Amino acid sequence: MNGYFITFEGSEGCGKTTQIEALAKALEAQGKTVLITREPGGTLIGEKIRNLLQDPSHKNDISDMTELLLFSASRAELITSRIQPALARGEIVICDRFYDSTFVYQGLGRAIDMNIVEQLNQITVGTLKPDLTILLDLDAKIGIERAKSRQSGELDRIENESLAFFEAVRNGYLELAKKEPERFKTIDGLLSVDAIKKIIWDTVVNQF
Ligand code: Z5A
Repeated sequence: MNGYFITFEGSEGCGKTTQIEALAKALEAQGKTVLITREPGGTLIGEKIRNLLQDPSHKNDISDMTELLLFSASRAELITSRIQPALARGEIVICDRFYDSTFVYQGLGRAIDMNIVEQLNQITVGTLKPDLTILLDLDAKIGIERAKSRQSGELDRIENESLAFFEAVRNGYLELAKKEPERFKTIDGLLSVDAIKKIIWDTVVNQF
């Protein structure tokens, strides 16, 4: 594989979508071929799984283990059908969330045994690893407010979790970033859209 794989992580409302679109545009302006995708989702099957996972009417119907397996199933499909082929063609792949989300949301948020999360990750992802992970770090309360204002007050199944859940998620991300400083670039999500854009661009252009 000779493409380049970038993932964006952070808790809800941290600004991933905004920054992914801007980065892809800037890369394309330089003549690069970019695949933007997301998790859960990004494929026909993955988008169906996404709808199931986010549907607020399933609030009490999905066990923690089922949730973990559904996120993993969506990922398996995305890697095989889109990410690996794009990387093999030498493209830049930008993915809105990847396995770090599973470690913090299911491993820490849902308190599923980390050994199980890791084993499943090995099965699903194999040796594939992001070349760069942009972590947009944001206070959990502010992130939820942003998500609420964006969706006219409607929160999906996971967004309905408690503030403590999202604080665990945020801290989990910061721990992951500390463990792998060569892969993670952590950026303060409170900065302006343009300031974040510039930091991301400066980070990414240095990679090629
Ligand atoms: N999940 C999981 O549990 N396990 C897994 O393995 C995976 C995922 C892969 C997917 O949601 C859900 O699945 C997520 C984790 C879980 N659940 N939650 N909760 P998603 O990724 O589709 O959605 P999200 O994480 O909730 O992100 P989002 O709400 O789409 O937000 P975003 O993309 O990070 O931010 P945005 O849409 O760019 O910005 C949000 C708003 O803030 C918008 O009005 C912007 O204009 C504004 N914004 C953006 N940047 C700024 C700055 N810098 N300042 C001020 N305002 C800003």
